[in-house]
Amino acid sequence: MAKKRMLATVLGERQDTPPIWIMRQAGRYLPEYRETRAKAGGFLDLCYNPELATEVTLQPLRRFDLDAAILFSDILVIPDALGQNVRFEVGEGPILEPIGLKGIDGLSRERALEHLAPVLEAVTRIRSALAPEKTLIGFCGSPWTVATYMLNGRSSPDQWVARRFALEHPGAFARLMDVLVETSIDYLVAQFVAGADVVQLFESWALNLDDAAFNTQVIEPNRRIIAGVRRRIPDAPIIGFPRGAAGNLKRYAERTGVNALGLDYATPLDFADSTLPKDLPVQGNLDPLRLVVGGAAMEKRVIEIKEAFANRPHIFNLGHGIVPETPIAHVERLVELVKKG
Ligand code: 1CP
Repeated sequence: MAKKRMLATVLGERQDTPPIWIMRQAGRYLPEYRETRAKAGGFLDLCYNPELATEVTLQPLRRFDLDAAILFSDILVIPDALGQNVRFEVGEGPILEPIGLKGIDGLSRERALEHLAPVLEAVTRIRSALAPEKTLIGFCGSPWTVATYMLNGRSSPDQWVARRFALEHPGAFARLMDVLVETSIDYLVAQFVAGADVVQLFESWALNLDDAAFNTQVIEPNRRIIAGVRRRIPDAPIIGFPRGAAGNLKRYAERTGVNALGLDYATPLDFADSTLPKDLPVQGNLDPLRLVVGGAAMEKRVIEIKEAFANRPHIFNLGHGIVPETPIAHVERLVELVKKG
């Protein structure tokens, strides 16, 4: 059977040229995505429509020689499945009814997986449509990151509401983390059973935390999810992406049990390579803005990133999501450059 280069790299095998996928690779920079999205109605309707979610997941692989597909969904389907209403407004991002102390105790795990059944159906459809050498990545948001949206009701630049809540109401906060940890374990196990090869934990708001808070709010919940998934799927391959972890990166890598570590673009290449265990696979970390601008601004940096991680397993990716302004020709050029020996 054809080798899955991306999966093999997550499992610790260095490749001659790094496999590549692009964070948020299905999205608004693609005209075919915009067209399918318009057909679906709202954004969540697209996430819960197995046929259309499969279609948009596969779109970027038809255009570019990527090594992996990532399930089209969102990290906020978990609060939605737990009974907290989630909406997406065009140009505004996600909007939730902020959850308070009472709301936390009203969350219900009972029907969460049932609610997520269309997403799991999409995983199965994608896997059967995908070439055998392509890796299928499933995902969920890490509990702290999901909690920042649940507590604040929308994106916030400094996660002030959630950080304050965690300090002021440690008991209620711990109960919220417990619900998110347990739901995420069930959801990720179900994604593996449905056909995912690898899963990624998106901890997009791992920044702005002191190291004590980082331990309890980021490391512990991620560690518990990974241990919980592996109790049911031994050796399940898992990537962690703690965006903004900075000086906490090494302890995240060592204590959570991740197979591979996603690096944001602000992580210095020499710092990452000298700090992290020598055999730890890393993923990243081109600034998405360099992909928008292209030319020398992109090309020189792509080579620097490849060279920095040439001696360890490395998956090429952006250091955060691709943005709608990105020219498609620049993505084509990026894939070509990464694949060149
Ligand atoms: O191909 C893919 O990668 C698409 C699948 C995907 C993933 C992995 C989407 C679709 N969302 C996500 C993860 C996600 N969602 C994260 C973690 C990654 C990251 O840090 O970017 C986060 C924080 C969210 C929450 C979210 N959903 C935001 C961010 C708001 C903020 O605080 O900055 C937004 C704008 C969304 C909507 C969304 N999700 C996905 C897409 C393509 C979109 C845009 C919606 C549209 O079509 O207009």
